Amino acid sequence: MPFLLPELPYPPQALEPHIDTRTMEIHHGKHHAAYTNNLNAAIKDKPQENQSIEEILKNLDMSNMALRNNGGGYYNHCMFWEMMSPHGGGNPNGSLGEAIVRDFSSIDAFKEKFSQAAMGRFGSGWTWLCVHPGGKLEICSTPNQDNPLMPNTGCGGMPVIGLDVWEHAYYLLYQNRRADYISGFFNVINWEYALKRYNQFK
Ligand code: MN3
Repeated sequence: MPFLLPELPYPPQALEPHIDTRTMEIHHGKHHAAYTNNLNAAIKDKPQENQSIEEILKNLDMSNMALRNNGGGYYNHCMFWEMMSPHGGGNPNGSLGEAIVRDFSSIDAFKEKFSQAAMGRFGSGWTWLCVHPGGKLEICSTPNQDNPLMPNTGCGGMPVIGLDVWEHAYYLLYQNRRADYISGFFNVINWEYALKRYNQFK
């Protein structure tokens, strides 16, 4: 079965004014669709054709650039749409909120450190909050469409939060103001989905 472009979990205008409609339409309907199509082309008649996306990424040959870029792009964006919600924002609850305070001293300190990592990613890439087995949290960043599932990226564990800092994610609304985009993301962040992932992978 080929991988399918998932539908957005909300209408493209639902995240206004923090993420604009046109960006959502292009980001999902063009960029994510292209990663999905190119991933399917890259695995056609290959052993990966019968593997889950997680298996493909965890066992990836990092020199296979078509699979690396498009497999990463497919997985990262599937998670990214869920990572935002028109009912998002605020602060994390439950075990994730407790773990963030434990590992970063406060929610505000976490947001500050995560934002710094997102600002510090030169060019295109992603910033992650990852959970390691046992529950320890880590903030890290990867270039392009790499992600923590892939071998030897400098990021480990499983993603709890992922923020796309490619210019295609924010340029129409924010132009070069990445810091404002990051603030906007925190206004729509879906902490319930992050909590679900934390509990799943801790
Ligand atoms: Mn993107």
